[in-house]
Amino acid sequence: MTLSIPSIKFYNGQEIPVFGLGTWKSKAGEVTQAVKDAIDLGYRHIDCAYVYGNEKEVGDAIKTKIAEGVVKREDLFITSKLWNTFHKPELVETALKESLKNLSVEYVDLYLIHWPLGYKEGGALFPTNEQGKIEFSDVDYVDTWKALEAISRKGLAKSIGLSNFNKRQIERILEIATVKPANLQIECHPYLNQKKLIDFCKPKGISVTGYSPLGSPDRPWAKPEDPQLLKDPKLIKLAEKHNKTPAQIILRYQVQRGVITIPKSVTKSRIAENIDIWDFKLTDDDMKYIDSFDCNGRLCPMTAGLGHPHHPFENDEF
Ligand code: NAP
Ligand code: SBI
Repeated sequence: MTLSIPSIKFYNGQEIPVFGLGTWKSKAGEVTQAVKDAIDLGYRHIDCAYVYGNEKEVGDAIKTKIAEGVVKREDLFITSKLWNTFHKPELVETALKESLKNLSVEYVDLYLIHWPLGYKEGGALFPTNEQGKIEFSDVDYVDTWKALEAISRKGLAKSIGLSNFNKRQIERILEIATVKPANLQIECHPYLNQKKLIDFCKPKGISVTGYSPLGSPDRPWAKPEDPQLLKDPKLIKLAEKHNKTPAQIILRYQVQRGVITIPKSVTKSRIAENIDIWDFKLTDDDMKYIDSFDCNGRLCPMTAGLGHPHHPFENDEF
């Protein structure tokens, strides 16, 4: 039996399942099976990006599950993201079309500007100079947003949004937008609960997706001495109280506070475990207790982009 996942409505009426599958770091040789398993287990929302280098393999799973009649295209919610080397307005449609081709779809449900900072266009996804430093582009993300509005008008993306933008950067977009961002995707887990940025977005009708919900234990720069969210004794105790796993507690925490969550896994048993969060509730005290874990514990600080005039985390509190 497959589960039906709750959805929330964007300001424009489009619905997004509050729970989806992340695909960053999912190896090309594993992600097709992971996405097929996920769809069989009831996942309907897949979070993708050009820079993950695996959209073709994700697309193979989507194509297969549609051909098998397990799902129709309109049952799925597919997100992709514009990489930093494609911020020049004239590059945006081509970049999206490349993702559409790889994903084997005619449109994405949501297209995000992956980061507010642009990188030098035209070559490597991580262009570096002789000193190994990332080479930046001077395109303003406001001009990139105008190009996203154009692709949304063409129907190539049903909704458009932002990722890794701070409050001031979102305000700059809202000042000029003729199509408002429907979603902001940001790092969000108990060690970085993003209360201030979420409280800013809510009244503006911008939904929030939280990435790295499990603390991204497979992030390439993790050090053995780093705190490990899933091994936090406070969380383990709470999990025992509810007869659930630590992962299920923190995923439930997010959906219960209205944050869309996108845990990544390529392991069938974990893909099943992560979606099994609909048969229990955290109490108000549990929620406040998890809120208290916040310690500004950012895991994706984008250090390679430090010094960029549009770096989102360098000069602003949130
Ligand atoms: P995450 O989902 O917090 O953690 C993924 C890791 O947790 C993997 O090592 C996975 O292992 C493991 N895992 C999954 N379920 C588990 C469970 N039940 N018990 C124990 N371990 C479990 O990390 P993430 O990949 O950084 O974030 C999720 C998604 O958010 C990404 O994949 C991506 O789609 C998105 N994201 C977006 C941005 C952005 O800039 N917009 C940045 C980061 C992430 P296995 O896979 O081996 O099972
Ligand atoms: C990559 F493909 C390579 C590096 C990297 O670091 C920051 C986090 C990120 C990203 O930008 N989006 C992700 O999902 N992970 C990433 C991705």
